[in-house]
Amino acid sequence: MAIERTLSIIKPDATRRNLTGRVNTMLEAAGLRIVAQKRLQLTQSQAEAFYGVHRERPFFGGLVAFMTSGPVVAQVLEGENAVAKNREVMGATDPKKAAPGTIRAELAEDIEANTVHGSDAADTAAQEITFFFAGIEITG
Ligand code: FUP
Repeated sequence: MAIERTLSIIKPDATRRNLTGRVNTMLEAAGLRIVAQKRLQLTQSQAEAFYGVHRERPFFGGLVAFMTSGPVVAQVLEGENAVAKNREVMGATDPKKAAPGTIRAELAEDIEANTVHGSDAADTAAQEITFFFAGIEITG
């Protein structure tokens, strides 16, 4: 299996509840290495650009409002099969449907305030990492 990188975001519901360390512990326990990390406040236009693929969806406005409601922690995770592994440890989008033990099952508030984002494929991971990080910020 190849060593991959993926983009993770700890969302405002989690930073508000002081859960950054708890999420990181779950990511690391799953074998993912945090090779870059920064806390920042997204602007409206940055959140709209990041979630541009969802622009036509009914939840887009609420999602952008939520993602700009407080700080986020953007991270690059590295490991074997990191994209799929992160999706596994995150759990399903709706925490009510997420498998027990996953981050969303344990920590998420609802389908919108669902604690973490993770890239869904290798090509989107590369794009999303570039959205948040310059190469020099990722240490390996
Ligand atoms: P995921 O990849 O699991 O984060 O899910 P999606 O890419 O389908 O959705 C991105 C984000 O949009 C979710 F994390 C939360 C939000 N969303 C809603 O608020 N309502 C929905 O019905 C679906 C998604």
